[in-house]
Amino acid sequence: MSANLPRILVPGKINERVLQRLPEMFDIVRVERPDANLVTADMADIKGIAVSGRVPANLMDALPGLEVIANFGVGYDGVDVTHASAKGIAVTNTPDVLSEEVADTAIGLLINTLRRLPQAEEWLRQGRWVREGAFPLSPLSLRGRAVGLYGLGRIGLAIAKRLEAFGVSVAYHTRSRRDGLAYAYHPTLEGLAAAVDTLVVIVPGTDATRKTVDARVLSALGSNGVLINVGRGSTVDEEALVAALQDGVIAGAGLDVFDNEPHVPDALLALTNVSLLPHVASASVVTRNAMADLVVDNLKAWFSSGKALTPVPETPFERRAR
Ligand code: NAP
Ligand code: 8YV
Repeated sequence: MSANLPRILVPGKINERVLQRLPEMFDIVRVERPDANLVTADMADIKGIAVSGRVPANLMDALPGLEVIANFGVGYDGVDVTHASAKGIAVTNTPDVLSEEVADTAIGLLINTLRRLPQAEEWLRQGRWVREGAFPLSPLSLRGRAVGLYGLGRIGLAIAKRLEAFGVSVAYHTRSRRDGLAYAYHPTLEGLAAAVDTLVVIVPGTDATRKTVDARVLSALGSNGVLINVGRGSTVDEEALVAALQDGVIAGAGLDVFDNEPHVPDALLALTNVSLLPHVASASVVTRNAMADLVVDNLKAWFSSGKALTPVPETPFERRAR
């Protein structure tokens, strides 16, 4: 331990660049997982957490000197932000630096789902092109589709702009209508689903969004319907989704996120009308490095200027003399 450097706890795994850069200003303390039982008496002076995963309330309570939690990711549903806010602990996330990458992935996943490109490549690799001839025509296409975005924030807007270039119509549902945009606004999710045939989910995982993509919404999307989820798995009722895909209530789904990651229900894996990715929407070296830098720079800003760079809205705190 170096004298006078603030000590930062890293519970569990995190991007390597975070670990490389933290020593610029901090001492790192590592524990295997975000578990309050792993906190020992000599950790009482820990002032910050850098995390890719969960920070439960009891971990915050176990660290009496905790001032700031820097979350690796724009979505911070793993951090008990209500508890942090009540205790005056600042939480930061990594907005903007990943928006274009995630939007690129969303479009890739949409096209993979519709045109079955992963399956077509598998056909080639297995020698079936030589043995059996052309890969079967894809029943679905992006042509003529009407796309609805559930969420039109930083990433949703980046997806919408890409969709415009593909010549498809774009509509959206959020709680508040966004000014100055030509996309059709729908005040309810079910209304949006009924108006489109392709629903892209890019809302945060919150209590308010939990399982909101349910059997009614999927039924409204209709038999030509395709669901793409690049937000959080918790937003979709996975049982209802499996039933809708099995029964032809909708035509297909492309999922980057799941309710109980990294576990994907066997019933989803068994389906042929889905395209499944292991939560990779931001997972390029360049974008993960930018996220890592923002985690570290948030902590450095907090301890040097007293203000984080990108605090989440629930914790708009400044550092007091402590
Ligand atoms: P953002 O800028 O905060 O946008 C969130 C959008 O969701 C806003 O349009 C917001 O509009 C809407 N929204 C929030 N709660 C809602 C509700 N209850 N009902 C309807 N709309 C709601 O966030 P972002 O940067 O675009 O990121 C969005 C989410 O994407 C993240 O929180 C994260 O969970 C996910 N994500 C996933 C990956 C991945 O690897 N798959 C990568 C990055 C991000 P209103 O406030 O007006 O409702
Ligand atoms: C990351 C994400 O994969 O930013 C988010 O909200 O879901 C992804 O960019 C994740 O946060 C890394 O753990």
